[in-house]
Amino acid sequence: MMRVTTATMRKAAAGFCAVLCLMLLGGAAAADQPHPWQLGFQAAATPITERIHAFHNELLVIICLVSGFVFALLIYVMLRFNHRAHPVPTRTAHNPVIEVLWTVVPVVILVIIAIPSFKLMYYMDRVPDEAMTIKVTGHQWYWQYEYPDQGNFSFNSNLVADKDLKSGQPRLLEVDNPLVIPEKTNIRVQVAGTDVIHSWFVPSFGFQEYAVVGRLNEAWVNVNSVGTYYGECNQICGVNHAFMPIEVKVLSKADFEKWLVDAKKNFSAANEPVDKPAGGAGATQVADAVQAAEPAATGNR
Ligand SMILES: [Cu+2]
Repeated sequence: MMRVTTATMRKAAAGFCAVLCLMLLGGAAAADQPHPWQLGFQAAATPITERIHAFHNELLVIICLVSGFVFALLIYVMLRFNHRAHPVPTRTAHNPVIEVLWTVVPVVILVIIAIPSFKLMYYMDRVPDEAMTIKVTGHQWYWQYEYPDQGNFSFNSNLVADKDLKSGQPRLLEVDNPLVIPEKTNIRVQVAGTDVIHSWFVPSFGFQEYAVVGRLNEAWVNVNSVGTYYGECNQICGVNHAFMPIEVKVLSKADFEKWLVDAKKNFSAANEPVDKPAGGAGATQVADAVQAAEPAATGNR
């Protein structure tokens, strides 16, 4: 009986260690969009995300050490001071050494956590010598992207409805006009809103800023490599909150310049209304998307 118990405990311990390792390595194993049963973060695509993941891993070590210590203390108390092992309780009420320790040690741990935390926060906040600026505006329920210093054009970015998806395009993440930016470039991203509060969130960029009416929030990105990155509005903003995804195409600098020439022609201010969805696609398309997505969403629940 004892042997079976030990074996089971060993298996459980091995399973726990495996899960812990997966959590620690999760950041490195994922891709630029979420996957079913994914554990850990999406892969880091900017220096900010790399630092966020490193900070997360440091915290995980501290959390495990603290939890392990508390767990060991509990086991010790249960074994050493149960009524059979210790039938006559002491009447100890105070112990200055222990009281100072259990106050000072947590404070020291919090300070150890606070230093890298503040460093990271200021690193994320300060835009380093930006080469260009992008303005993101949240609307109910689509995003508008402006390029104020690259020809001052803008366009709207609407969800591609399920029925219009081409093979390989991810459902509820694909948009008609993705944001296009060059790789390895410091880009100031300003975020504002026109109706309710939205939030522009791209996990692999480590970027999340609220889109608030009358307020200009900003942060920055510098994407390490070309590719397509997805995110979503992550502030509950109304009935179509789930249908205003973010798609960012990161191109090489040369390809971005080529795209810019076409984009200036296609999205000139004259033919692109600022506060209405592009080409009349938006409203109907979102309504279609809601209709198309509803049965599937209900099915998932
Ligand atoms: Cu929103």
